[in-house]
Amino acid sequence: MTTSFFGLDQKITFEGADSSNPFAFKHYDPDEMVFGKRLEDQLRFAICYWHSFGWPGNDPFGGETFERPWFASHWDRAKGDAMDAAKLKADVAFEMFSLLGTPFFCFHDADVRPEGTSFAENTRNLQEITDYFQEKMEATKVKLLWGTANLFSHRRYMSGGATNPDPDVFAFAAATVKTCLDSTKQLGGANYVLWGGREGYETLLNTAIDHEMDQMGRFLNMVVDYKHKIGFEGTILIEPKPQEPTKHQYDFDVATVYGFLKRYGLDAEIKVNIEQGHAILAGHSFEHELALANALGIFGSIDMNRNDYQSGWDTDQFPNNVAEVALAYYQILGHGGFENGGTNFDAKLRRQSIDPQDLLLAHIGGMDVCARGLKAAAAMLEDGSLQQNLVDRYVGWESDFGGEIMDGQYGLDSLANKVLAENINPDPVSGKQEYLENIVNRFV
Ligand code: 3MF
Ligand code: MG
Repeated sequence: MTTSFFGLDQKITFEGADSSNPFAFKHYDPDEMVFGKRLEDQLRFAICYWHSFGWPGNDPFGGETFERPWFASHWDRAKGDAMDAAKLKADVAFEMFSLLGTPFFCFHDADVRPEGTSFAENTRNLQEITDYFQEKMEATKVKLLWGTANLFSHRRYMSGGATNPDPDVFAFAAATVKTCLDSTKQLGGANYVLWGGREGYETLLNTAIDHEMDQMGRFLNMVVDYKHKIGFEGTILIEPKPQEPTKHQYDFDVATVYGFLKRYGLDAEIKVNIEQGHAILAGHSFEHELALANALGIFGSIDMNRNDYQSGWDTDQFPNNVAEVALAYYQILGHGGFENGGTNFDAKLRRQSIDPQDLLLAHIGGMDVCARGLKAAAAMLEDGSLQQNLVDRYVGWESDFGGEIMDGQYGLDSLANKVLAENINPDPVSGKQEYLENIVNRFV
């Protein structure tokens, strides 16, 4: 069904920085060539289903503020059952994807289908919506960046999915991931994400960490085996987060996930989906997590949503800081840009932003901020001064002596002998941080 939920009869287009039209892009021109590609193909924007169409605006102190006709509290039963409500939600979602011209979307099973009373009913409901999506995707050319299973909202998962003390919950979670992988494959998804929302613990008094880690290792090996069995060609991604909802989560940050993948023989199979806000919660910068993932060969995709720096929890806000975003895209573009990954807005409105058009304005702003950031990153790379400084700083390692050290031709004792014999006594060299920060400032 074609809906007119947003009351806009024209697609949002690029009008340039001088435009004052709130429903136009000021910086995001999908066709602009930036660093060798169309901007749309560099950024690969995705809209998340859950925050945009599933979240009712509740917080710990109050309930629903958004009044969406597909919410159970507003659904007109004369118009049909829960599946009809889910289809209306899908119609509105695709109306928004088309208005904004975002090439991708992302979803959890629980965002898109009515919750059943059994695994069989969940699976039937998911299949019906998957078929419905398929028709809409063919009609609109919108693609799936990733699918995922929600293994954290239902009460059965309160003590974890893969890391639950009860093997029946593990089995239910595994069966659910199977159906979500099937659905993602049917829809041609570029990736499949696993965020371990409840894969962690509240207290060690009731938790066997060693067993839970082995369970998670087994679970992920099953995911990878099944991916190959059905010929799913997308990338499997883990999304690190240090805490919230559990006090301590196993996928704490990129370094922790890498150690886990190594231990369970999965480092060639699984990459990471890095979220800006999660990086900050882990005590890192976003660009640290991106640089590390690239260095370890496991960079996959990003969730481009920030937190509030004062509140200290995961507020999932749209990006609004061009300088920060530029440094993130500098790491991504500098390592070749996205392959299967993209820029997903895992972001939600503030709960007072109750008008449907607020959803459009939020995404327009986020897309413009990312476009400016990515263009600044491209300009920094094209200028080349930052990379040149890096080359110069490590040039000593290009010498014969540097090469011999790295090749393992010295031990501590032979190196000590050389330092003694040649009276090696290095002069410290400036790290030039302020000089480099001033270069960045030319571009943002
Ligand atoms: C939580 C998140 C998640 C993940 C998503 C992927 C609900 O902080 O970021 O959003 O992105 O669940 O499975
Ligand atoms: Mg996320």
